[in-house]
Amino acid sequence: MPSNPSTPVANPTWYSDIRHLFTQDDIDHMRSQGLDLSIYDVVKDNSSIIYGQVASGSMPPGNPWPSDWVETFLNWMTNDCPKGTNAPSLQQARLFKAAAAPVASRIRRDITTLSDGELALVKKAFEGMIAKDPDDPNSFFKQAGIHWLPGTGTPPRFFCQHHAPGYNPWHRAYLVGFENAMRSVPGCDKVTLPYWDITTPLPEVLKLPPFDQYTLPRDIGGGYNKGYVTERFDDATIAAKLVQYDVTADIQRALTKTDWEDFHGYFAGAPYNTIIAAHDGGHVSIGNTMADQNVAAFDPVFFFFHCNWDRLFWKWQKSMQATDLNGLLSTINKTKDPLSYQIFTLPILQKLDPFSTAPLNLNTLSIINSVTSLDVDYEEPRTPTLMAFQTKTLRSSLTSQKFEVQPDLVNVRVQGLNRLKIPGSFSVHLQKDGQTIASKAFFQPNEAEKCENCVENAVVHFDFELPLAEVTGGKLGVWVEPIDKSFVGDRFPNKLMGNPTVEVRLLLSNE
Ligand SMILES: [Cu+2]
Repeated sequence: MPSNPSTPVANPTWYSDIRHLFTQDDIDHMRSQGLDLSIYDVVKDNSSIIYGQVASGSMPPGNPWPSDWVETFLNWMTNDCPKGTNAPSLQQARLFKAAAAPVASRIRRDITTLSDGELALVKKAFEGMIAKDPDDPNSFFKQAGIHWLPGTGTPPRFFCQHHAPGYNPWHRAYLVGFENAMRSVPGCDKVTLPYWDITTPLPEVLKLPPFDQYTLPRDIGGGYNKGYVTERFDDATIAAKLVQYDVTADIQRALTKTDWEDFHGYFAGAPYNTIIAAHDGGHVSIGNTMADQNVAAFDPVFFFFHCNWDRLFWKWQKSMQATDLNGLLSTINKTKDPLSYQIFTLPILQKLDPFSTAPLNLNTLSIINSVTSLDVDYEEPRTPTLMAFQTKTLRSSLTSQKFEVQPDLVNVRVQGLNRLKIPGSFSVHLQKDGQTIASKAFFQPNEAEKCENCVENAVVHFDFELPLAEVTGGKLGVWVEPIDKSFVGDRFPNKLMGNPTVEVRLLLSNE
């Protein structure tokens, strides 16, 4: 708390000021009484009560707010509780005594910046894991098998989370386990997993052994038998598909989002053109093995690819000061997306199986701070991802903001598509007068109806942000193309997947 009263903030926002007014003690104390002060909706809905308490000096007990804080809070209420962006304000700078950033020992780097010696070590670790007995928990076979086929335990269970709030936490834990397995190889105890920045071409080194392919040492089910060799598309196809699915734009859009569900995307009605859309587009672009959730993790590129998604998750967390529990919760829209709140606050849902038991013992809380809990940090890529995109939103969560219609851009949402009917991953092409104008991909197992996680989120939607001129003056339609064409050919009948509809919305801006 500042010793000298200073000027209140005239136009405070949740992200830049208000959430920083509550201390850990305040939050712990009130959370135990059912009022979570790290949550925007809660503070907004209870703002009059909170104001009464802080203005009278009775809260926080024995440590009342200085008058400028109280006035800042009142200004916020008067302005209708704006959520704002994460641009730091003077108040925030004053409130935050920036602690020296802790240093991690596992620094994961852009694979194209590794020296020959460093690359040789990564190679040695992969070769060592591949050579291990398939029953060894540190073998490449066992580690890759955690993601889907053949599953973990007897009878096999499938834990991986996609298109759900646990997606980022689960994959972060998975990478820690994988990196530990790399370190189990003699001579590799200091190795870290590098990443492939997917906005740049597939690095040459990943096209060479032992990263180019992997041969299954035994049957894993789903028609994938001993001797199956993983496959990818050629370079030109991968590059073209990454453009087709707009992967770079989806990443850039995700990094500008202030709310947890918007960054991840898709879940709780959030737009399907941010991180999970980029991830799905990436899998389908790399093909063939990577496009099939049943076996994707057996292609060694999977781990360099996923290391990059984890880097982006951490990068976003840092930009939002969402690197501890309260910071992360302050970005979650609890009313709209209660499950995201619950996975961090309800002990039964904090589990990240199979990583919540020994040796990892990780859960959603212990993965939040990559540096302090996991000893993992990332070095920026050689060419840093540009944050050139403007924040544009059509979400209704910011009802208290003043919006302006963006006449040049529209969001086209394809919705009501039942993915359980579609065998495996698929593409959705938006068409105007029969011509494809934009595409998105969806990554899922071959028998989605057998996956609990998929069944819970059966009906999916896709978002295409496009210039108005591109969608007007013609008839819009949707073409769903399964990746595996052996069932119904290259066009999945609309009738069979619940007759998805197309909705065009104007984009709003709060700038
Ligand atoms: Cu993935």
